[in-house]
Amino acid sequence: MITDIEVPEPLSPLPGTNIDTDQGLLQWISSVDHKQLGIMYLLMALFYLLVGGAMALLMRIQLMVPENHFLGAIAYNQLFTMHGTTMIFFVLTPAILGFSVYLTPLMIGANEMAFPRLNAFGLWISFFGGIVLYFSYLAGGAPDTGWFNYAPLNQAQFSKTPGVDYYCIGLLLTGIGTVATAANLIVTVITLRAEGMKYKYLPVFVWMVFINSFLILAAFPSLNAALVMLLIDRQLDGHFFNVNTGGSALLWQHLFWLFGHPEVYIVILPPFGILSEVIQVYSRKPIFGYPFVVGSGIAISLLAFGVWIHHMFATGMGNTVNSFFAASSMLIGIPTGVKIFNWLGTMYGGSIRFTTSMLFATAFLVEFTIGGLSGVSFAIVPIDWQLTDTYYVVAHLHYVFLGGSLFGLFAGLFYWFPKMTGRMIDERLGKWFFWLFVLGFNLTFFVQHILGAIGMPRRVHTYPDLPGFEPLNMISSIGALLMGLSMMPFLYLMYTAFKGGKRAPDNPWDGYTLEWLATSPPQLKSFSNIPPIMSFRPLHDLNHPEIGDHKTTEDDKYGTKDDDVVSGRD
Ligand code: HEM
Ligand SMILES: [Cu+2]
Repeated sequence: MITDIEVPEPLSPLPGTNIDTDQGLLQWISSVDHKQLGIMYLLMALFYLLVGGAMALLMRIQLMVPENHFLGAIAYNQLFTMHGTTMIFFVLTPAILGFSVYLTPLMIGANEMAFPRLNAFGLWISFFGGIVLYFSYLAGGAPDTGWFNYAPLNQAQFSKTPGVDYYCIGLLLTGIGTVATAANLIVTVITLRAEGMKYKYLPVFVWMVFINSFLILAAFPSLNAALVMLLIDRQLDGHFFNVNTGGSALLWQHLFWLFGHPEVYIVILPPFGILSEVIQVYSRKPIFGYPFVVGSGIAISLLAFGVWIHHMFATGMGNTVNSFFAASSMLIGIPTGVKIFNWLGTMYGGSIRFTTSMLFATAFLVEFTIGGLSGVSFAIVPIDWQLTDTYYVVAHLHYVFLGGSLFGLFAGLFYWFPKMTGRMIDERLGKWFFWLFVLGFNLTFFVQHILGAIGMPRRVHTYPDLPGFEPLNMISSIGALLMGLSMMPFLYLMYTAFKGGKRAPDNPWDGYTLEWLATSPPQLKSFSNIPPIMSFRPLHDLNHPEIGDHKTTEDDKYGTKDDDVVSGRD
């Protein structure tokens, strides 16, 4: 009989973790505790989601009717740049890091990250990066060159305000933080797994975080280097991207997309992991095809680096290059499709509980598939030539980022909310929020496929009164207002949960993984003992010993054999 495994104490007491929480805010600011840092990452993401969402509403009001003068070109250009940059770097990236640093130690049965102080450094440097970026509004004008900030537009002679400089410094700071946290996560998974937790027993979420961290280590340096080069161009008259003095504008695109394409997978792999956990538990079935879920994650991360030129089909690379990258882009659909089938296979025949979290997970499957299909259509070069820089792209990217990543993050938020806060949410309000959000989302972005196909270019602050343009834009803006409205039940839900929500038990969903063993919310030291680990869902094995994954036959595993309980066994 294997008894509980003792979790070793961290070698030396960590600064910050032994301070009483009655020190309030100061305790949070000085904390190196992975749970507090994870929550602060999530709060930062939520704050910027509201800021970026408000910007989106302003843009959609401007685009409601043709020839509108609500914002004007200058303000609009700054808004779409700041909106996109904010959503990618200050909403999705911090949110995935927040879930990663909160959950990874808990799920592998560890009490801390490998480098707690580095963890705090990663959060705070990202936080200051955001402040630097937004400071540009006070310093003469926000960047107005788009989130990918193409050369030569990003050069000093074309972009007169210091906005792009703040973009470079702000993103460099967050970039450094993100790389530091990724390294920290890798070392944590390698060195701090509880005894007995072999790689084949890692929860799927942890696998995705692990893979993702390597992706970050490989992708972000390309951006960081490009940002420094651009700063040199702008501040010191460098010649990296300035064509007039022998630089290459295309070089910027290569460096940017060598980062930028993997980045879109960086913000989707952890939501893939979240989905895998959520769907298993709410379907009351172990994930279907664990090795395929993990393997397809690895395949996606490798392929992610081989496809960046699909963002550059229209730059005149030539047919050979285009064909190669068209083919590699098509390939990446395969492992992604495999995952979708794994989730469907998990749901199939399960006894599904449609909580708010599960609703978001299910909607993810639908919306992300739509986004994936429009993505595959771009991989066909002539179609890309037709649709690039139209609203079709805007529709596609929001189906992936919002219908995919963000929906996955909401699924995770509602799933782990009781663990993180010790409170249950009001599921009825949660469902109101879900339906308003999903309806608004599809109204906003579905029609943009058509707008793009009939020729509306993106990044324009207004458009002429052409047939079809006005009604479709109106529908899109109404959808956006609906999404904005859905934030009311969401914020009210958060507020009431904190104010008087039902106390959450330690394991309200009958979860499978070790975080549900800790109290809700976990103590500063999460565990002193953990159960033996014999599968990738140790808590399920502990709570349902009669049907655990450690049993060897299918009948034993799922409790389908109707033999008598062996009595009198010692
Ligand atoms: C309320 C929901 C949202 C609305 C109404 C909205 C609306 C818009 C609009 C109008 C644009 C400018 C399109 C153009 O002219 O090219 C845009 C761009 C963009 N949005 Fe959103 N958005 C929303 C949420 C999000 C979210 C949640 C994300 C990511 C997490 C996101 C990521 C982006 C990106 C990356 C761009 C491209 C910016 C650029 O062209 O540089 N958006 N969005
Ligand atoms: Cu791409």
